[in-house]
Amino acid sequence: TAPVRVAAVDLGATSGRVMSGRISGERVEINEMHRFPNGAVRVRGSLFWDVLGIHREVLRGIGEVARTGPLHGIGIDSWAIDHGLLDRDGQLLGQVFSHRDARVDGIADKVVAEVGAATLYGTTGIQQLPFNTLYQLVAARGTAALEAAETMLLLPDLLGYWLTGALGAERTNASTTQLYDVRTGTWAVDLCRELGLPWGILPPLREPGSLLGPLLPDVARELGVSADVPVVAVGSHDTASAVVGVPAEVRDFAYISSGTWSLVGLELDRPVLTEDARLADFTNEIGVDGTVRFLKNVMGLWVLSESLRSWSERRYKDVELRSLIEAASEFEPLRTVVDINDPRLLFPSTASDPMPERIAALAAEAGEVVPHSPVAITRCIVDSLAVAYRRHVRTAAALAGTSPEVVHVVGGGSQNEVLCQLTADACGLPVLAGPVEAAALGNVLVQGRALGADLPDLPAMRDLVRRSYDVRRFEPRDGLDWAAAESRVP
Ligand code: ADP
Ligand code: LRH
Repeated sequence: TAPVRVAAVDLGATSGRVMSGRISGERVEINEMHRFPNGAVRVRGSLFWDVLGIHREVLRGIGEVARTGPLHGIGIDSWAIDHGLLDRDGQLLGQVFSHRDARVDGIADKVVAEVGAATLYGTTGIQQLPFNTLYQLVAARGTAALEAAETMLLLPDLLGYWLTGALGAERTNASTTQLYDVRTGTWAVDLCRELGLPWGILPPLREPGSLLGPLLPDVARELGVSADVPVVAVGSHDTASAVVGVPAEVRDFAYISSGTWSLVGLELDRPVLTEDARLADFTNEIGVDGTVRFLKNVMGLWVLSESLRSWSERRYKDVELRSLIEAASEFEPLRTVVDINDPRLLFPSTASDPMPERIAALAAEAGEVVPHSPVAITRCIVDSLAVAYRRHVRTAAALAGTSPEVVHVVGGGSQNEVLCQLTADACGLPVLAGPVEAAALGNVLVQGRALGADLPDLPAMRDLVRRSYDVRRFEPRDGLDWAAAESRVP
């Protein structure tokens, strides 16, 4: 088949990138054409995303792909959960809140009291994260924006709407909202009714691999491309795309999609909605080709990146990620472990409530040795992440009745060799690290298939990734008592 060349937009909470992706014969190849920093903006106490700025950077990136070769398709994936509301004229109402905004405080407990934890989990199969879209909408009940809303669009669908004018909700991302019935594969309308939410704002679901449509004429003109270039619905949840890009060779593998968040879990054929899964608070998100991503959200490298931001603001100018990780690798192992999923770590670091101090406070509270220096705190973060990975890989396997042979780590965090080695040690399994840009690769592959590339199924896509990208292997080492370390964390 003829080579396919596409633009893959992959939006992370800390950076957005636009890649050119090319599939030809035996290889898939991506090249970064544009990268821009991303982060929430605080206005009058609320945290919002700069979605117009993101749209501008997305256009700039797609334009760059188009300038450098043929353009056969465009696909967008991003972090999940966050959404915009459109009025009846299709205009964005107000701002797009960040899931780290505090307006959802206490809402999850209220909803659980109203509908019951078992019903909620039995319907949606979703982990209790305070910021789930369901809770954001409940927090917005009675606001002018929600009352005027005709349509709710998740971020990639909103950006896709601005490119094509087509309204819809791509399924992998819709499944993260806790507004989606994982048993029936439809919006959880009864749940919405019970909570007094306007379920009519939820647009029709669309499948990964379907076409949103051609570009709007003004967008095509601005980009200097033909209006026929289709926007393709990829696995628009970045984690769904990242799991497509996992270069797995065996059937029983665990994965960690390691970026701002760490998503730790398994790919399954069907959801696990048992009482044990609910109590372990595992999520069942939908993957590409009807798979289920049975996983746990772990606070991830956010804790380290926010600590770095805090140190650099406090003039530890020499604190640089690579050297810090290097120094941490020499530091006493497992001296301090904390519950890296403590909700207090969710909020951005501020001058009056800096991230490193929060970690020290968690350690003090748990009777652990309190870390003070940047190196000690970094070591505490990587050790605590590895302990969490161990717990969640093992729990996922026990709940799903599988035995993973290997842990694949993809995303920016796969470049953290110290963490990859500790992950292998903690899990007692080999770690295969890379590719870094698995989400962009998954985006390219799903577009490629929609545009005619011969990629019948996920194993075929993963074969192509394996043939095109090297991975680094970390063997588990003995020597540290990870079970004892895990028992120090609640
Ligand atoms: P997101 O998509 O959520 O924005 P990424 O997948 O880009 O996140 O991963 C970002 C994280 O990757 C950073 O917080 C950092 O900890 C880690 N990272 C990025 N580059 C490197 C590197 N060269 N070495 C080690 N870690 C890195
Ligand atoms: C990772 C991610 C994760 C979501 C979170 C909001 O980028 O999409 O899967 O839970 O962001």
